[in-house]
Amino acid sequence: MAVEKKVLLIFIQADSGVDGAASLEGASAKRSLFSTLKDTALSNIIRRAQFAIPPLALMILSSQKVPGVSQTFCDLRFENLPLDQHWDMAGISVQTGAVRPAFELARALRSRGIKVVLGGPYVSIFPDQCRDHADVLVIGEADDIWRDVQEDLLAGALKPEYRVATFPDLSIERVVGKSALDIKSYFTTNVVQTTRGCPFSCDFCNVHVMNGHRLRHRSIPAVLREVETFLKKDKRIFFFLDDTINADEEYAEQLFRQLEPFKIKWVGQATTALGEKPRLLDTFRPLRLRCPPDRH
Ligand code: B12
Ligand code: SF4
Repeated sequence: MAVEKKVLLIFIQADSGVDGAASLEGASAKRSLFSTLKDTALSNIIRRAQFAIPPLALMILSSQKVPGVSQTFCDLRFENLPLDQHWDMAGISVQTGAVRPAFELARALRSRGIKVVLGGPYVSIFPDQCRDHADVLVIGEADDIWRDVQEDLLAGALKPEYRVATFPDLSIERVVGKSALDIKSYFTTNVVQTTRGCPFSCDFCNVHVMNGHRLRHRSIPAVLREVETFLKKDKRIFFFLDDTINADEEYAEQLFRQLEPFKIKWVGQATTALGEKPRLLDTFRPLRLRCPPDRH
């Protein structure tokens, strides 16, 4: 019987930014009781003060299951790398703010014979800068292509590059699970994306480059099913990770009216145009819209 391949999916904290520092040391590294206690206390503070939510990208990847491959999550904001175990491949999600530690980590893992796959916003926009730092690059939204990478790992035929030819069609239902998550580690694990892409072109922002100018929608019944399923495991607040929850007002109005029976609390990002849309604001109000300070 073929041996199961083990994949570690890693979310790495940015060098600067809201996530704070975490150790890249392996679980096996010798540390004093004081430093262990200090790190645990620090992690707890980071977790609570910064509302750590799980990376949706890695939830999506770990939900793409291929028989013969197991996927494990490691969130370096408050976990150490489990280097006391065997891993065949590690997938790291790279945002621009986390490039330096991501490349350092990739080097350390590759020196142990672990195949490293880099993906995420930075890799999709600047693949040339990443090539030397990985065995495999995944360029673009990996919702479907991640399955190919796992199958190639099983077959011993990994390619140096997987490029997503067209943006994934979000109207196809892809179930996102939380089985790889340590639910209690997070402020909430209810992270949901209803649309991708942005019709605007703010010059400081890469969303319209990364996800395209055309807004792609998930089907409303699929989002409702996800909310219902997520609530079974975690009753806390929902984070809608869309870049502009009001980008398509008609869709948003229909969706949030149908979400009313769930009586959830939620957070989302909207453009200031929302202020001029009293009907949409009214739709949001019963669900207790909270507006976090952000770039919009
Ligand atoms: C929620 C969110 C956060 C949350 C959670 C972080 C997270 N990544 O989950 C918090 C608040 C912590 C956060 C913090 C920051 N964020 Co933020 N965040 C977002 C937001 C709104 C949604 C992220 C998300 O879940 N997207 C949905 C998923 C499905 O898309 P995705 O992450 O791109 O993943 C897909 C592909 O990229 C790829 N992929 C991703 N990772 C991997 C890994 C592998 C191995 C593979 C194969 C593929 C792959 O496949 C995925 C599925 O299609 C995005 C905007 C956006 N549109 O993405 C900004 C965004 C990612 N954040 C951004 C920034 C700048 C930051 C901060 C640096 C802000 C700061 N100054 O502190 C920090 C950095 C945090 C860090 N650790 O690096 C930028 C990144 C820009 C860049 N060039 O990298 C974005 C794009 C917004 C923007 N345009 O400014 N963020
Ligand atoms: S509206 Fe928001 S997501 Fe869209 S381009 Fe501007 S800053 Fe980026």
